[in-house]
Amino acid sequence: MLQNRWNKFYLILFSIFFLLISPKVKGDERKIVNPDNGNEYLLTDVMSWQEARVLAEKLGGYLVTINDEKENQWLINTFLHHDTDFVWIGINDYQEEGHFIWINNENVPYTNWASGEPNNNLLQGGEDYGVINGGKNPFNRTVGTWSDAPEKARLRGIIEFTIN
Ligand SMILES: [Ca+2]
Ligand SMILES: [Ca+2]
Repeated sequence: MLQNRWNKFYLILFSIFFLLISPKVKGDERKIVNPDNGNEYLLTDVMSWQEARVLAEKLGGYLVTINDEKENQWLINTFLHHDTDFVWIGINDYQEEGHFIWINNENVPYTNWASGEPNNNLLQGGEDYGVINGGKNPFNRTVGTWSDAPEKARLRGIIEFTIN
């Protein structure tokens, strides 16, 4: 009888413990499914593009590859809020200046660069890392267009997980 009570006590204690830690160990709950392609997406905290790339790999995904206008629009609707300036995406030319590729090596003909971008702005020390422009970007780029941004920038990023 006493044994039983202790078992219950520990069961409750462990339940509370796991309830408390579960949101931290499971990033899964923040993933959002894109119904158009079935893939899952996650918005990271603020960090460098390379840090976001490493995090994406660790989680089994990659910094988002934007395959077409429909996916671009879905990302705008889902991740770009009224106070967003820029968010990291997977396009980059850090390995070879001027040669932009997607980080997962997907070969994608679609692009949506903002007018005058990418410009590798040398005043910023060069720019090799892709962003999608939100409504609060200081250059008045059209929301959803892309720009290249410098290594020193610290932004949220979008991670994509291929499902199937
Ligand atoms: Ca994609
Ligand atoms: Ca560049």
